Amino acid sequence: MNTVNEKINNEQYYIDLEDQYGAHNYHPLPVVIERGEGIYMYDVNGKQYFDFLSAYSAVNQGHCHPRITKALTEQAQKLTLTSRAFHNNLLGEYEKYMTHYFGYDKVLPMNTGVEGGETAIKLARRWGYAVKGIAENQAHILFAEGNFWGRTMAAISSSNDPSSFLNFGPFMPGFSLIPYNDLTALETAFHSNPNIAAFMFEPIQGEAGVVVPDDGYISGIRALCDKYNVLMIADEVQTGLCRTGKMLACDYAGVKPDVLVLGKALSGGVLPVSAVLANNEVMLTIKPGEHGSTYGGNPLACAVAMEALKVLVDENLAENAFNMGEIFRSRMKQLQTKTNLVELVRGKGLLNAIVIKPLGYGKTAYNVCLAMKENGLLAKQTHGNIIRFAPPLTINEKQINEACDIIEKTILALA
Ligand code: IF1
Repeated sequence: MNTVNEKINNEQYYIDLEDQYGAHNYHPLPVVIERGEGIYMYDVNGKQYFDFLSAYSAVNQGHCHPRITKALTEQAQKLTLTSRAFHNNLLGEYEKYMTHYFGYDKVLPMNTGVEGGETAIKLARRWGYAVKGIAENQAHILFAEGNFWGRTMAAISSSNDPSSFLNFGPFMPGFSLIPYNDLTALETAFHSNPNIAAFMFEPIQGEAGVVVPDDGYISGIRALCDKYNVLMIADEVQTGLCRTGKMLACDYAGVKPDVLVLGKALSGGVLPVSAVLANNEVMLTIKPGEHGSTYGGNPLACAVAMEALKVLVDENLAENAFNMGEIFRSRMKQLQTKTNLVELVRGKGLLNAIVIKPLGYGKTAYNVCLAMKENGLLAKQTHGNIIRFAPPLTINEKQINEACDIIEKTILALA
């Protein structure tokens, strides 16, 4: 039987390996996960935690969902990758499934979310030249301040977060930013620049701290994009696939973007799968041999993604996310009446965050996360004083209340 010290050393052993041999591009919580099942993760000492991050909404269906894992292991015995030099028996089936599921003419399959964003931008520039008639190399793309869509040079070129772009210059031209949730700024930009090919935005800004725009913002974007002939690109990599209580966050506004970017939970957290959906006028501006990726649309990803999407519908995960989100936010609002530490609660469905009042003595939301970890719940702070809470969408009423008990106990103990 290990002593307590050996157990701590056990965790420390793994943490030290990462420190010694891995790049230091993250600062994880001091916990070493060994197993995931449904809404729970288990550390190397067998301790159970509520997963309230879901790998940033990649594990919406829950860890190691049996149906998705089965699809993975069965296909893995048959065929995992052909490259796009040849056809295979799954890609067309998957493309038909995806385009019918989301209501677009075509899908361009990629791997990571940021590749989805890059693909969307390339499509927008191509459409700008081929359809809108923008002069060559003059296409401009608008983003919102506070956006986050990945770590590539294009992604950081569109960022106003120094931790994303500082000292990685020079940056990609043809991008500019306007304030989020500001239709006047959007129209002013559209009106002043005829070379704008697209506006790429998140329906709710995840990394910025779960920033929910005013009702009417998304439908306002749709109307202005129509008025000024600009492509509306919705980055639903984090908000999509039932996370906010609808299949897509844009569904709350009943709006259909011209280009839809998906990722993360498209595979249920099993392997990187992303996708860009658009109609022919946009999608066919890229010709054979002009874009792609080794793994894009591989048969293993196709098998996994189709099952991951079926699970979302079969298990009514949008409806559950909506209902459990209501419970979560009401519990957090109750907590606000018991302590002034919780300044704000915001979110939709099961994409929520609380803003923590500075704790003093140099303590921040990170310390709250450390304390919640001790009490069996894993969540991660973003931007100092905001904690994002995003459990798998399979969580039930009893479990969400147990988790809220832990959050409440932890925060009241710190107050
Ligand atoms: C990390 C953040 C979240 C995204 C949206 C595209 C992408 C992301 C809206 C790119 C990725 C991930 C990246 C991940 C942490 C996580 C994250 F904290 F970095 F900002 F979710 F908010 N669009 N977000 O949120 O997708 O290329 O990563 O597959 O560790 O960098 P990706």
